[in-house]
Order: sequence, then C-alpha cells, then structure tokens
Amino acid sequence: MLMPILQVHSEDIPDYVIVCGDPQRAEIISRKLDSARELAFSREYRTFAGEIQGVPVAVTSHGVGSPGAAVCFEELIRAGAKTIIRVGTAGSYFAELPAGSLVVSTAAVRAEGLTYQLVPQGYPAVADSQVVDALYASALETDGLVRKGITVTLDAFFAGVEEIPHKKYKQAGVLAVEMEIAALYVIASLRGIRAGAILVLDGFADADLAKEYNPHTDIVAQAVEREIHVALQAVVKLAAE
Ligand code: R1X
Repeated sequence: MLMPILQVHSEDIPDYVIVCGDPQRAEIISRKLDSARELAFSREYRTFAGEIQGVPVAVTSHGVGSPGAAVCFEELIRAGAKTIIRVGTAGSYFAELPAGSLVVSTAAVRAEGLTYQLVPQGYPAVADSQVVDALYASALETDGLVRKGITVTLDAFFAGVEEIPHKKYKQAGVLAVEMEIAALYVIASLRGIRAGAILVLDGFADADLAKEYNPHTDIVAQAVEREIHVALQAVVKLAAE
C-alpha cells in the first residue's frame, strides 16, 4: 500500500525506523546502513531503507514541529513500523549538560497543541522502557556525557510575547527542550508500538535563540555522529532480544 504523504510503500517499511527532523540528516544516517536505497522524498519527508548488522531498518525525516512530524509517525506505523527511534537535537536546561551532550528522553511534557487533539489532558507522553534501556546502554558504550530523563516538547521555537515557563521546567528537573517527542510518544502509545528518542544538546534552551542559536558547530556535528551510532546499535540490541 502506498502511503499518501510519505510516498513510501508499506512493503518497504521494516519493523525498525529511525526518524530525524532534517532530510539531510536522514541521508547522513542512510550512509551508515548496508544496501541503503532512497524510497521517497516527498515534502520534508525523506525515506531510506537498508540494514544495520543484518537488521532491516528505515530512516525517515519528519521536519520541524509536532503536527508535521505526527503525519510522518502515523504513516510509518500504518506502513508497518513497530519501533520508532527519534534521533534529534534539543536545547539544554543545565550548565552541566553543555552542547555536545546526549539525552535519552524517558518521557515528554506535552507543552504543544497536537496531542490535545488526539488524547485527553493527563495522558502521558512516555517512551518504551526497552527502547530507553537499549539507547542508554548503547550511549554508555561511547565516550562523552549522556543522561536520561524527562524532556519537554514545545511548539514555539523563537519567543513571542507569551512567557514559556522554562524556569519551572528546569526546577522540575526537565533536561532539555525540543519540538516532536510528545507527538511521537503519544502516537506510539495510541497505536501500540514502541518509541524512544535520543537527543544531542546544541545550546541552552533559555538563551535568546533569535540571537544565539547556532547548531552548526563541530561539537554538535560530532555528537550527532555519536547519537546516530548509538541509535543504530540500539536497533541491533533490540532486534537481538
Ligand atoms: O525538535 C527541534 C526542532 O525540530 C530541535 O531542532 C529543531 C529546531 O531547530
């Protein structure tokens, strides 16, 4: 069956799918796979399929923000994905977690709008524990900082006039902020599949992003290489369980 928005055929989508925001990053991830081939590039959704150590895996970009990403997650699940791992970037809340650190998201604060059109308030956006364990164990096998914990999913990237309660999230121990995980976790729970996410921190969430945001540094690029490796090794671990 052809998925209308991703333009991929369900026969080509394996159990394991890595998702990332940037179509260019999807291509970078595909280069780590054996026998990689591009399946489609439709809107912001670019999909490749290949294998990692004999395990079939696809990679799809989901763009920026929960509503667009949700379209991607829903179609991947309809196409047959059983485990989806987001490989992304996020802003840090803690000086001890500078740019280049990794965070495995165990759950997301639903500070976005999309999931309120899917499930009632109070429904958790929570990762699958096996996926979290595989990501965290794989990350510990690499050099560099990694933490696991709660992240927050926002809709707004650049600030407007409304206050985003960054201070309260930080006081409540939220590690990092990004824009798609709540959608992924809620949709995965609703549709009965496993999901998890690993993030590279690319700056500080409470900075003035309009002035200070620059994710194009060597430190971030190296950490993205590391998180891609971690995510693919997590797929290998999960497939062996
Ligand atoms: O999730 C966030 C969003 O997709 C992280 O990076 C993007 C904004 O630059």
